[in-house]
Amino acid sequence: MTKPFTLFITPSSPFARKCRIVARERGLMDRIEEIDAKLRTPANAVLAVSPLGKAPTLTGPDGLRLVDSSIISEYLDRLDGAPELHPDGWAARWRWSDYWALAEGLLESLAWRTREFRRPPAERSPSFIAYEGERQARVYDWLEANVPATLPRSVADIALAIALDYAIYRFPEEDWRRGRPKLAAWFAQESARDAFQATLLPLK
Ligand SMILES: N[C@@H](CCC(=O)N[C@@H](CS)C(=O)NCC(=O)O)C(=O)O
Repeated sequence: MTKPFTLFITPSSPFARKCRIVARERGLMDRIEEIDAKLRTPANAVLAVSPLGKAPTLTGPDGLRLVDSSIISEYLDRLDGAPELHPDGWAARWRWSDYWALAEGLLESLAWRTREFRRPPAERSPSFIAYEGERQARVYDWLEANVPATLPRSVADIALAIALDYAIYRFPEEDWRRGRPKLAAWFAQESARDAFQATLLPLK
């Protein structure tokens, strides 16, 4: 039977992983087909539906086409009614959203730094790589001092756990867990969840 939604992903995309975890946690996988989009190749399947050609991209009934992981995550969370991972309520919303934005900023920084290493060695910018590395270290330190245990669980926790896992995946020699026991303990708990384990990044 054809599923009504298609989620274009790559198995190693942390942005796509956010949507994949939300979809699993909300029990939507019987309605979503995940397709490995083969990004950055002429066969990139996303190009047929979006000029950005990025993953994740979601298509669905009535011409639905969404091209950003945060928008797709919220769409999926609200698909069947009240959201569970985007808790409503004025005060709570801004507290977890701020923390969510921090997680997204970390993820972006990790993605930019990773892309720099895809360039031929002579075209890489050591100062750019160092600048992003310093930003990442500052965020880890801030999180160690402000572990998010007091907030209601939300998409912010998912985004942060994905970013921290992606950091270990791309920069294992810099393991952020060293000297940050509170953040490491929080990560161990969040990353043990079923949907996180069902979307582990592929072996390199
Ligand atoms: N802000 C976007 C970022 C998406 C993004 O950059 N995805 C990467 C994969 S991790 C991508 O599509 N790269 C392919 C390209 O840049 O051509 C989101 O949250 O969805």
